[in-house]
Amino acid sequence: MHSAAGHDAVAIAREFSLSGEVVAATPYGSGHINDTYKVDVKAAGGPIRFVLQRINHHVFRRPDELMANVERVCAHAYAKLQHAGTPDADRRTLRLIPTKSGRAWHIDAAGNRWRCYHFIEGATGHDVVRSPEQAYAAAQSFGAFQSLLADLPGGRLHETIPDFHHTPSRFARFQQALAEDAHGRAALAVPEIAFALARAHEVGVVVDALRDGTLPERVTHNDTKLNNVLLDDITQEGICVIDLDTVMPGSVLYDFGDLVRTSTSPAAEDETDLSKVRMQFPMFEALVKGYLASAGGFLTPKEKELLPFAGKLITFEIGLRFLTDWLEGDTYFKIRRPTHNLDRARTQFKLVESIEAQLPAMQALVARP
Ligand code: ADP
Ligand code: GN1
Ligand code: MG
Repeated sequence: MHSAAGHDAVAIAREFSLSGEVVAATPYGSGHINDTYKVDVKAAGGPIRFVLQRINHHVFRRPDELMANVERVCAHAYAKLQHAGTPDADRRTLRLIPTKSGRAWHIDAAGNRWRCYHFIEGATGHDVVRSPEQAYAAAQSFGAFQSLLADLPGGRLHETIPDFHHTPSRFARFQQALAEDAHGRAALAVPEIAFALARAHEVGVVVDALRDGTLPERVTHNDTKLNNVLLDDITQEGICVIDLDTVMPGSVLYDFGDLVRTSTSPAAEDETDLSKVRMQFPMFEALVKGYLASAGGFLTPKEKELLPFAGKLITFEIGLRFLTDWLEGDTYFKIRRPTHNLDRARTQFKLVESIEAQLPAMQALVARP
C-alpha cells in the first residue's frame, strides 16, 4: 500500500523485526513535521501495533545524529525506569525496534530515514486540553522526563536543529522574510506584522541569560506541546513523552512555556474564531502544580520566576515561526488549507495578548511560597 506521500510504508515496515506479519500501515497522528504510520501486525499471540516514522530530513538536516540522540535517550530512560522497578516501564518510554539487520533505523533507496517504535496502547495525545487534570498530568510528565535525563551519560547531545529556540534568530528570520516578501503576502498580514514588530525588545530574555550563565543549560525536550505526551485513556495520568527529535541541550523555560501555549487555551492551535482563544488561569495553575511536583526539586529561583514569562515568549516565538512560514510560502509546517499558517499565527498572537493581560497574576501565583 502506498501512502498519499508516495511511500510504500508496508514494505518499509517489513524491514523491521516485528515478530509477525505486517498486514497494514496507515497514516496516523496530527504532527506537523514527520510522516507517521500505525502498523498492524498479525502475530502468534494476536494482533499487535507499531509506529513507523519517516524523519523529515528537510527539517532535520543531520538525521543520523538525530537518531543517535534518540537511541541514547530511549535507552537511558528505559534503563532508569527498569532500575527503579517501575511496573509498566514498557509503556513509560519510547522503545526502538531494530531493523532485521540489527540497526536502530532504516535507510530506504531514496535516502529517507525510518524508525519504528512499540505502540503505546491505551493512551492518547490530545490536541486541545479538556481539564486541569490533563494540564497537571502533561506538566508533571515533562518535568519527570527532564529529571530522568539530568544524568544522561555520554556527553552533550547533538543539536538536531541549531538555534531551535533562539528567539532572536527566529525574529531576524522573520524580518528577513518580511523584507523579501517573496510571495506578496505581507499586505494580507498587516496587523500581525505590527504585533510582532512591537515585541522585538523581549525576544532575548532567555537566550541572553543562558549565555551569561544566569540560567543553566539542561537536557530538555524542546517540543512539549500537549499532543507530545500520551495520557492514559482511563486515568488521564501522563504515560509517555514522545516526539524525541528535538531532545537536546536547552532551557527548561521553553519546555514549560510550550505547555502554557498548548495546554491553557480551549481552542485548537489553528482556531479561526479568535474569540475562543484565551489563557485559562485554572489550567495555568494546574501546569505550575504538575511541573513543580516533578521539577520543583531542581529548578533555580530564576527559572521558577520566569515560568509565566516563558509561556508568553514561546507562544510569541511559535507565532513568529508560523508567520514567517506564511511569508516564505509555506515551506516548513504541513498545511491543510492556503491560509493555515496565517491562521495559526493569529491564534498564537491572540494567546500572547491574553497571557500579557494576566501576567501579573501568573507571576504572583508562582511567587507564592
Ligand atoms: P511529529 O513530529 O510529526 O509531531 P510524533 O512523534 O509526535 O510526530 O508522532 C505523531 C503522532 O503519532 C503523535 O501525536 C501520537 O499521536 C502518535 N504516536 C507517536 N508515537 C507513538 C507511539 N509510540 N505509540 C502510540 N502513538 C504514537
Ligand atoms: C512542530 O512535530 P510537531 O508537530 O510536534 C514543530 C514545533 C512547533 C509545533 C507547532 C521540529 O511540532 O517546534 O512548536 O510544530 N517541530 C519542529 O505546533 O519544528
Ligand atoms: Mg508531535
